[in-house]
Amino acid sequence: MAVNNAYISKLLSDYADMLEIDGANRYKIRAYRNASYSLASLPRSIHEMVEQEEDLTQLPGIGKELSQKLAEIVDTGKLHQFEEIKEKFPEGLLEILKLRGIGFVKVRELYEKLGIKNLSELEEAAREGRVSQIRGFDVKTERMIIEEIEAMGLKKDAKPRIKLSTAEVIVMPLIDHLKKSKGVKSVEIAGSFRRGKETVGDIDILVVHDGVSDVMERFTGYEDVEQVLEKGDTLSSAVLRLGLQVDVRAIPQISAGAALHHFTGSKEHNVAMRQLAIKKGLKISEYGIFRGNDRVGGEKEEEVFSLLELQFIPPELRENMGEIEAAQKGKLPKLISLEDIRGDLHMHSKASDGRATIEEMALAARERGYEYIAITDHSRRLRIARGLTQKRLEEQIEQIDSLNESLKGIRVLKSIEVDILEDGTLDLPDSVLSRLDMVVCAVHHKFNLSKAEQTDRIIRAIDNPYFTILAHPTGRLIDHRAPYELDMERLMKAARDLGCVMELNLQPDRLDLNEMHCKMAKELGVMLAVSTDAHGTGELNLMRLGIKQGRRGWLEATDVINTKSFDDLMKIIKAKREKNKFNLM
Ligand code: DGT
Ligand code: CA
Ligand code: CA
Repeated sequence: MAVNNAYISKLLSDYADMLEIDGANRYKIRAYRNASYSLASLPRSIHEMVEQEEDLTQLPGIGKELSQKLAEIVDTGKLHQFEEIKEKFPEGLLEILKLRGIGFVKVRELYEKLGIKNLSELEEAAREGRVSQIRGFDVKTERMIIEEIEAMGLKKDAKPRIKLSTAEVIVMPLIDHLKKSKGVKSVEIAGSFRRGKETVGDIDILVVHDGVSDVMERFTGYEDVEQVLEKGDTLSSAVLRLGLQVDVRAIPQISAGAALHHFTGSKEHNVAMRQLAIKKGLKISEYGIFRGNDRVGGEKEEEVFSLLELQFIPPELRENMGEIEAAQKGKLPKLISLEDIRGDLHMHSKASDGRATIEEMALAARERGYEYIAITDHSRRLRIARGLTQKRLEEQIEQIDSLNESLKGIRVLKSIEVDILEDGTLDLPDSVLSRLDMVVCAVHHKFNLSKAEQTDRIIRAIDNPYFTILAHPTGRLIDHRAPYELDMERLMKAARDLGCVMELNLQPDRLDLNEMHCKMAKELGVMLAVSTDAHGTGELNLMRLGIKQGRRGWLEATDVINTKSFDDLMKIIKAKREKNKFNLM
């Protein structure tokens, strides 16, 4: 069976977790993580590249050693080092890692001291009070473990949810495959995928064909299908890699628009739309729009909205979160789109943990039509990422100054992703921060402070006049790490009052802020920056899919600073510095 990119990416990231439990060399761990990240968003199939004996080392984050490992995975479906390490540490430890507050060290302690190999053994030990007996664990942690496992148990029967970007990598080749079926007129993805939700439960595909087609055979016979759940002329279901379920429905042309609307959902949106239809003497369903027994529409999706006297509601807003009311009044937001973006304000270069030089990043950004970028390497505290010391940052400042003299058509802003220390000060002195065009600030440690402490810490940092953007404000990693405790409303009000910008970070694992927080920021009048946090030129492309998260948060171009011209952007940054100037030592 073909091994796809998502599978390889997951395997590498699981292996990196295992290495981390084993306390392996941190650079080695990072190499696997980077490779895992870059494969997750790679447009080409690794499987195909290996089969065609292409040079994998040209891919971002893939060196010679890793390219051999990738070939092994493609050939055997496995990585022998991963198999070996599983003899030392059971695979069940990986599920324990998903618990909040349980990191690699603790997982190892639990295994070594109590022999705990998986979640259910951990639950048993916690209930028996054995966990709090070992050093580094207390009764509070023990109780938290039980609560979390209980919460997971409630979700256990649900299908696994898969990240939007991973689902895209799995599903787009299938769409191409289905489009080649006989008699097919259109193939579209509906459901949560079309709404751009950060994770999807399953994929809903709608096919219109002209009566006779082999589309269902092509679907169930597709190389990535692991299990066929159902096969029929109008509906087939199958499970693909990583447990991603796909439903394919054949739809008659005459109801294509109504079906697209219905299966795009959300369910809550559909229910509200149906109620509104009834008030207007209409009935809408996946089959069409009817007045009594008369069909009045259904071939085009726009008809669903126009017949209900609504503005067209973009799929990202269809959550029954006020979009129908807004559409009735003609007051839907004009959602931000990729074309609005004029620059990217968070990215790394080779100076810290990026894979490209500053010039390569700048040229790739210019290629995308951007007017500016900010180079935001890590600061010194983050040693694992080769964080910049004051001296190295000063060298980079000069390097960027001279680069800007020779570069045409793009501006490189001097910046840094500086750590917010535990006491709310920043990891580099004001004397050097003041020489930068802007400063991105982030929490990378001390995640476990109380809500009040964490909020105070960040607000204290924002008070620094040079603080421009708060990066990935909640610190969550989808599937991996819960957000740290934070009073978001208090933080956002402070950010607004102090002129601080909040980031929507588009790394597929982060998508931080989430959609609710984006909406909240907009409502409170906080400015946002939508940034890829790219670690290589290819990742600048995360903007394409990631922008949907902003759209789901009702963001318009006017809410987002990297839609502004260079001059207007600089005004916003300077205004923040002026506003907080009295705080200068
Ligand atoms: P997911 O797959 O969990 O990420 O979320 P969705 O939104 O893709 O949900 P899914 O796949 O169960 O169903 C696709 C769409 O079909 C859903 O968004 C709306 C529609 N739908 C499903 N069940 C119902 C229902 O009971 N009532 C109504 N009105 N619509 C439904
Ligand atoms: Ca779905
Ligand atoms: Ca479905």
